[in-house]
Amino acid sequence: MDYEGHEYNFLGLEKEKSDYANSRFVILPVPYEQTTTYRKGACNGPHAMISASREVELFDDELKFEAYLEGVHTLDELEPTAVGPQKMVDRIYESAGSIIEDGRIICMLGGEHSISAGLVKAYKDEYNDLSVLQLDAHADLRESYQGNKFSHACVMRRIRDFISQTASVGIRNMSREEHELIERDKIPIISAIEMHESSAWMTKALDHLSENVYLTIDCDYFDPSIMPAVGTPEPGGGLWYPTLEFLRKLAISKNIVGFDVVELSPLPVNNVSEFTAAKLIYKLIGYITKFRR
Ligand SMILES: [Mn+2]
Repeated sequence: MDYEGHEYNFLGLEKEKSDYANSRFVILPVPYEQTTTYRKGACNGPHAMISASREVELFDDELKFEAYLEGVHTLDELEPTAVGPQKMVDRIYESAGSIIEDGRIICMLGGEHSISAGLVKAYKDEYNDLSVLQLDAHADLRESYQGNKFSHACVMRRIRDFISQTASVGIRNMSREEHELIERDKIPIISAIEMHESSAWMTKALDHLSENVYLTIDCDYFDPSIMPAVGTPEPGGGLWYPTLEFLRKLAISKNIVGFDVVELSPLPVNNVSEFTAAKLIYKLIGYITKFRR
């Protein structure tokens, strides 16, 4: 319990609806931050999202039901390591395996984006055809950044070391080297400009994915007007309703096996970002529950 009388867990659920044994969804908070480079603070993301989630209405007015009845368990924060992101990726991989074997859908809260590689690797062990959908402003396809192959700026490159099918949506920042790699390897990228021009990108993105999909959402995918609390903001990002429409289509046409929301760096003056992120996660829980085949 806390000062507001809610349990300190995602959505502030009572024990019966947040026990591991009764929960289909598992929240994994990973307050890890070492390689971010602009404004720091992503280590505070998980706590901010969990706190904000307790203000999210449990009845979904679009889906007309209460998705939390499936059970949502919140794990203790995964302790950060000082050794470096590769060690943290290994730690996530090791701790997620048994939860995935239990058939749970993990939602990891970051923390910096480098952590996604660990959870993707754990899901790949369970789903051999796994594909990865990235929502992000940045391509994150650098081979190495500031001497570190496991930097947050390299996460999709590391994921593509062992995942052949990926699609990236909302991209509006890349280096010349990343651009050349995308051209050479024909990496599926939906740019933010393409999203702006028409909604044809939604089907195009889905066509690049296999049946079982891992979804990674960098908060800077969103337009900074609705998600200002990110370390590396870029103008011209995804808006709320088109993004929900796309995620609904994703849940209808694919099997979302796990997901993460990363790179939220809370601001002292404005709590709209953490609430938006918490609501986004609850929308995904709702879509997966409603449409999973
Ligand atoms: Mn990014």
